[in-house]
Amino acid sequence: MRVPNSVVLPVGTHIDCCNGKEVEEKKRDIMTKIQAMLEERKTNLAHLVANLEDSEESEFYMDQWDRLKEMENSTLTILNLMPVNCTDYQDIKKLETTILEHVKNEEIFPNIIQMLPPVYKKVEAAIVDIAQSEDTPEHGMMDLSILLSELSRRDHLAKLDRELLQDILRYLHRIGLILWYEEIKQLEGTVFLRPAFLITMFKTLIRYGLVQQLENISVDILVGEHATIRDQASWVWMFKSKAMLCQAAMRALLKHQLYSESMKDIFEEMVGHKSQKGKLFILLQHFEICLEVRNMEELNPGAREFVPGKPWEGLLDCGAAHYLFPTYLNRSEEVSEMWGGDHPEDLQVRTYFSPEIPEGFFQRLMVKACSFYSAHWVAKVTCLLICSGKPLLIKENNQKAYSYIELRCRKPGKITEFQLAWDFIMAIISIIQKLSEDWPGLHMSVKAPCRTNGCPAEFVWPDVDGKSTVTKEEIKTCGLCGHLFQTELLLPKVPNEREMPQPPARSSAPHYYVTSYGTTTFGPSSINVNRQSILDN
Ligand SMILES: Nc1nc2c(ncn2[C@@H]2O[C@H](COP(=O)(O)OP(=O)(O)OP(=O)(O)O)[C@@H](O)[C@H]2O)c(=O)[nH]1
Ligand SMILES: [Zn+2]
Ligand SMILES: [Zn+2]
Repeated sequence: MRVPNSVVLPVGTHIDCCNGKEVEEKKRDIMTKIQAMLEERKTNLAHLVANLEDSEESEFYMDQWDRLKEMENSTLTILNLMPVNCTDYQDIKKLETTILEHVKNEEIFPNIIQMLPPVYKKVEAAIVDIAQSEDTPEHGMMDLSILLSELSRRDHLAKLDRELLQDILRYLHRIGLILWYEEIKQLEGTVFLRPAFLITMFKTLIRYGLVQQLENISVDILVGEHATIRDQASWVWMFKSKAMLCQAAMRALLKHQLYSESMKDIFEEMVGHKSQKGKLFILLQHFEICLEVRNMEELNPGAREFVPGKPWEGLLDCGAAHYLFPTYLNRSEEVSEMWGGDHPEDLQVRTYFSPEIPEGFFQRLMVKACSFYSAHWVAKVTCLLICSGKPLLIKENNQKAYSYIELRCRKPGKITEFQLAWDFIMAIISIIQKLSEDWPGLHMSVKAPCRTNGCPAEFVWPDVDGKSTVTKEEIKTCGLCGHLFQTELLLPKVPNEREMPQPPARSSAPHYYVTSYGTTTFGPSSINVNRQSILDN
């Protein structure tokens, strides 16, 4: 829906494995599901627009509003599903004919009748010629300037200039003949004349049995990469449990794959090294096939204050980047095992989203969060972080009209630990809040569920957008079940030492810990959490 006026032709394979009735049933089922999905997208988009229009400062959001409106207006045509048996050559031919018929249909593709200047056809033919030529290397990557000089040597193309070539390349990229990612800075000078090559490259990482591939990396490659068998074992472990590979593992794995597929010569160019990313890495990230988890080398905001004489967890063992492969996040046992199950006593906060948690939101949250806290375990909808030995669980629940991300910490045993727990929670909430700004119109609110088992009430946090009115109440009373709770169990507040153990004395002068939400800022390499302590009374 983000691509204006796109046309989708669903294709169902393996019909030879079903009988005719089943094919009809499946086809109907798929088309109904697609229709329902489209309806859902439409209503969600309408919600986002409404959220923006209802917001107090809606005039600030004109750009975002325009973008949403554009998405609302862009049509998406879903053609009737085409069932095929790929093992039957006739069916493949039939598919080809169907696609051609659709493409030529002016009702579906109104722009098709635009005439292309003849030079487009000439360049296209010349590029096909170059791509098929024996002198062009297997991978088909070519510098834009070399391509230009190649082309301008040909008859009728002597006057071709860079600007025109770029226009033509844009067109050829759109029809899929070549690939040219001009929007990616590091790749704007490279034309991929053989698109299939990139698919082959991606397939070295997105494939069955990647664990085996990791295990099969030869000792020669390990030596060449300054790695040990023990490193290899930890790569395998990390990949199995967290779907992550560190830079060194990626290099060794790709070396293993590319060498065995006789693409040795392009290894450095595609993979690169620490200081300069290779083309493949750039593409993997561009398409979000993997997400970079950066562990701070110099700064570790999760580290505890240094106290002379006490042991201090210093910097992380591995300073280099890690790459998370969301498609491989299929195990959740490790996270549950590390966490040890929810307790009714846990500190629990939820950030609710309306109309829904956007696609890819949770993955990006995980990547950001894991970049700040070096000890982490991740699964598809959960993520466990550890800071100063204390775990925090992040859990996604994306259910219609019940979409939230839940944060859980164990109830601090000592008064002094409340500050750490709330700091930790606030840091994650700040990341969530920052991320949500990328989705115009997304509505978010923070609430703490009532701690009484079965009570549906929730304590709404004060406006998270700064100008925070922090509660001065020491005791919160649930409006539904009537139970009383110490405020620090529901909101970021740090109790006074004298108050504990419960019940807290109302008369003592409590020492509040106020988190100034608005000034918690996150950058790629710095974290700056401002705190203030005020003395009440
Ligand atoms: N019987 C039958 N087998 C099919 C059909 N289409 C694909 N296959 C087989 O299914 C398997 C997977 O096919 P692929 O084309 O590799 O599927 P893919 O989704 O591209 O998977 P990747 O190659 O991993 O990306 C192969 O063994 C194919 O031969 C079909 O219509 N009928
Ligand atoms: Zn260990
Ligand atoms: Zn209650």
